[in-house]
Amino acid sequence: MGVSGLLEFRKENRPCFTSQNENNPAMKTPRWTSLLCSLLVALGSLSSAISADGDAAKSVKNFPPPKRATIPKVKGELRIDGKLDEAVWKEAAVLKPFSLNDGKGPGAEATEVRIWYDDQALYLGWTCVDADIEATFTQRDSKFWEEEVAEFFITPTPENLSRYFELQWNPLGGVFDAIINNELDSNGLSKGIKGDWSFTAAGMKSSVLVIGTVANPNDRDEQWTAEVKIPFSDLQHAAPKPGEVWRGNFFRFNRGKGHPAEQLSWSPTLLPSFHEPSRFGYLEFK
Ligand SMILES: [Ca+2]
Ligand SMILES: [Ca+2]
Ligand SMILES: [Ca+2]
Repeated sequence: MGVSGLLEFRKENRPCFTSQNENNPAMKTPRWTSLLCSLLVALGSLSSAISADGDAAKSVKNFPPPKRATIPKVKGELRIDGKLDEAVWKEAAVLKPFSLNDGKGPGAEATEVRIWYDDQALYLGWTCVDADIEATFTQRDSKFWEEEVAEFFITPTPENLSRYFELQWNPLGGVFDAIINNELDSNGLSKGIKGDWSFTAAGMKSSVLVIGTVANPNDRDEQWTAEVKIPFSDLQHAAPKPGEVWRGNFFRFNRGKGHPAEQLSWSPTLLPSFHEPSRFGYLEFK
């Protein structure tokens, strides 16, 4: 699949464990995970997360509501250098904790994202605690989710959850940007997505700071931070007015020695995929 190609994958092809690697047969799923998936499927609907669509729809109605956050409007100096040491970051909303996306508990290592906005842009400051930072991809629109990545799904038009932006940053400064069209059923559950990777968030700026050594499992790393500016023009929308509510979610893939590969989220979808916009959080602009 070329960088600017159109990505398409369907729900029925989704493996139990991976959320976004459907189009990647080379993705190595741990053997124990495959066995576990097979066992769960064999035993029937033990988990709503992997049950048939009808059961999932029923379960979704009983899910806890998605998370909510209030995003402050802040004015101040900012240098996009990966260091979250400017005064504006102290005024940001802090979104944490991140949990396993299937709802089965906390992640092995902490994740938080700070968020604020001004008249021009939305700003994110990610802090990913990480004792083993594994990344090699650097090219734009790489499949960063096969390694380590922080991901933001956002739509300024919550009345239409079938179209949203997917933005990603990895520990080596790699960036992914795409527009996702998600076919939703009458319960709001995803039937399949198409991603237009040719989209470029032309005004987006980001910088990453690693405390540790990337792709060296023989030492102990500390964390990586990503400082991001996303102009509203890249989201093809005017700056929000106070009180406006958008929908979005924050995800992280965390791999490394000492723990299984983890899919983490701020507002867990409690379903196999991150691409369940009805489970995105509510982002209210103050
Ligand atoms: Ca900075
Ligand atoms: Ca792109
Ligand atoms: Ca890691």
